[in-house]
Amino acid sequence: MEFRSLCVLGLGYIGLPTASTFATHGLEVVGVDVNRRIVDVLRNGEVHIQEPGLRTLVQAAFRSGRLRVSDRPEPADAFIIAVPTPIAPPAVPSATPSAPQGPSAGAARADLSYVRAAAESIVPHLRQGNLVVLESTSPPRTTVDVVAPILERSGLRIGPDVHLAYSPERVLPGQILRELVENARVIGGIDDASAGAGRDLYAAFVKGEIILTDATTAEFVKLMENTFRDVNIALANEFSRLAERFGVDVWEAIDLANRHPRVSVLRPGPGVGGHCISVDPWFLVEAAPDLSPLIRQARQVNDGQPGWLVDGIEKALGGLRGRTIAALGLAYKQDVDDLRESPAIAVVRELAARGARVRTYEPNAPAASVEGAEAAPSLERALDGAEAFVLLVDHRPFRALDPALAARHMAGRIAFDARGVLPRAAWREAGFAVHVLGAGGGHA
Ligand code: SAJ
Repeated sequence: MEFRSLCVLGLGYIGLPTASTFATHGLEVVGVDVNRRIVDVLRNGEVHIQEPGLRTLVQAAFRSGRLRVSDRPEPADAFIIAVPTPIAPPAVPSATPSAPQGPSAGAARADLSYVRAAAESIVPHLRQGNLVVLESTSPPRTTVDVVAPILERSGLRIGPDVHLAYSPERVLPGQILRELVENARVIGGIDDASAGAGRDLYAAFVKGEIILTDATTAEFVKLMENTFRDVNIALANEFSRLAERFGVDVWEAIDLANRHPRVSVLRPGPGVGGHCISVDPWFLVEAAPDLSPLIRQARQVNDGQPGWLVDGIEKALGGLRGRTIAALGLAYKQDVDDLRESPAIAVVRELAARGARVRTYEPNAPAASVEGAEAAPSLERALDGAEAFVLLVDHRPFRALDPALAARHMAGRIAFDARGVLPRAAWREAGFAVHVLGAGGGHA
């Protein structure tokens, strides 16, 4: 099949790069977002997302004359739905008010309202021979049980008249533009013709292998990938707790264990954030709670990690009330500006809830603030007068932080490293007491 025009619904981390890449590869693309502000920002030549290379790509797409943005869909040969699938707020609030408000605080359910609304919005524009692709991460059977019945309201038959497929996005924030093109892409059709139509669409720019399957398998594959990572990070986090109990340095132990040819332990940290790994496993737990105790437990271990880290800080400082702490980093991981589900924010909230005076600094989003804490405009201002700092995100400027500079600004000499990245000898030489998560993180 040949596709000349494309309508992409949702101009977020996935939809915007996807729409722009299709436009720079020759398709006439209209990118749609229901958020008027995003449409306006893009029309003014700005980009609302920080991602390496994205601004250049979007500008090239606009310059090509083949990308337009709008707040409503239009007829096209193909439609891609790339809207968020958040988890609905917990049905039961957490019992202790100061506990991190992670998804494990209550029952987590997939919120498919954006997917439904996007599917409904294209119904009036559907024509015979169209292809619709869902890219949003979704619980198993969403394409077949939720999207197909909505599209049928057009009066067209899904399958014979309109092709429908699911294709998961697997790009890593920070490397989206490269991975979008180079990663292998799974395309699951509701029938073979739909999968084939999906391949013909993505072949416009995908250089990685394109593998065809059915829609529900494709949905399941995506959830498996992120669940695999979540469970493995939970294991690393549990190792970090055990290591402290036994007086072992978990970082050294992981390094040694990973010399085994079939072992690859991931990195412990303050928890798991981002909009994918901390969310997607719940889609499986929700769909089959009786069959997923391990996945649920891993989620709970990871959601408990901010609290565990704060327990260590509290113990090492001999209390938190009134103590001044600089929190370095708010993003969910290194070198991004994305704050969604960030464990660093959970740590800051918990420190503040236990009475600490917290000053935060996020170099990639300097205006970002957390309720109960003060947002500092620079690293130096965050450190000024602090008794201790806690490195929550291994952003480049923090990894390169000069102990002498920190010493000049701080009132105390206590460093907590929740990512295992600080050169400990240099910091100790500068007179700092260094507590590293999983290696004397304060629990001893
Ligand atoms: N993290 C650790 N320890 C590790 C690795 C990660 O604590 O060893 C933490 C990070 O700090 C972060 C979280 O886990 O808070 C997730 O970060 P990540 O880099 O593992 O993954 P994401 O969420 O940025 O992107 C993931 C990727 N999935 C997999 O690697 C299986 C990406 O390929 C997906 O496209 C993306 O989710 C998505 O959109 O689903």
